Amino acid sequence: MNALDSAAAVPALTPRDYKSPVKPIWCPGCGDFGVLSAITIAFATLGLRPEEVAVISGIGCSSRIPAYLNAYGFHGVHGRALALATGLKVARPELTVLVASGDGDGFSIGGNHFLHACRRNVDLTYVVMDNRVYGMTKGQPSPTTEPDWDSALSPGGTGLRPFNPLVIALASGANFVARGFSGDPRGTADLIVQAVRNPGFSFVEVISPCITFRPDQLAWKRAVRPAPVAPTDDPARAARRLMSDDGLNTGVLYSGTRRPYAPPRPSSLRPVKTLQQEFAL
Ligand SMILES: Cc1ncc(C[n+]2csc(CCOP(=O)(O)OP(=O)(O)O)c2C)c(N)n1
Ligand code: SF4
Repeated sequence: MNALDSAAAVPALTPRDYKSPVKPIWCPGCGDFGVLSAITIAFATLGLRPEEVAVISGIGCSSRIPAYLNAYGFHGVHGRALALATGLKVARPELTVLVASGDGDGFSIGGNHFLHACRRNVDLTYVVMDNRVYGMTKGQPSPTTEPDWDSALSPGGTGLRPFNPLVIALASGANFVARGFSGDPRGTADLIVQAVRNPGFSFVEVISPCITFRPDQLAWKRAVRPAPVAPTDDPARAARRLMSDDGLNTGVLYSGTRRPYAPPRPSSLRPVKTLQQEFAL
């Protein structure tokens, strides 16, 4: 039985209830539509009310997602979504905080925050829509772009070894690591449900084609397949598996038991005015 079936008894809201009235401006056929659906299915499955959820993003096509959801949201600055989300979760631990990013946003300018969010293990769910390109800024190679991807902006390919986000998440201390595919919204929703339920920092890479700058990624639909291995709680074993992975195996790879970082809340909060006076120059 998967997480979607086991939660079927909490049907208070439907996925449609988590969609905002804002119409996505993504290119028709963009993989991110599937991720939006997956997130709404996951929230409905978890039985969370919109006011119990905050979705935080950076900048990029993928980072537009908070605007399309009926929940608290913050469209932040490029690469800083995890820093913002960490502060929010520590200050308001009762909220379920989901962070949404792209591979450029999350692994290039936001790479440092990614390492330390894994290490800190605050209870966040980090969904990265990985299309192996900078979509919003017209198709530059990103940290996950294949070295031989030949394009107008990278003639002959970059020749650079791509970043392996799942291995890096494991090595840095993430407590849950999974990969989904945007063409399978229900399967991806199931991963997000498990990620939210797993305490600590959960990382879900969702491979999500950019049909405008990477039409070659349409081939992913026939190439993705469920990982032939069961999840493990041994990070070294999971990392070894990933080192020979072609990036198209989906499912939960690692589910750990590290205790999340959750500092005690102060017994009283001082008014902002008092703080302003203390910090006044
Ligand atoms: C500090 C800063 N640097 C650069 C940019 C320009 N910029 C906006 S979106 C983006 C790339 C986004 O790519 P990715 O995160 O892969 O998301 P996608 O658009 O592919 O979903 C860049 C470089 C910016 N907005 N702010
Ligand atoms: S440019 Fe690519 S990532 Fe951006 S909306 Fe279009 S298809 Fe999606």
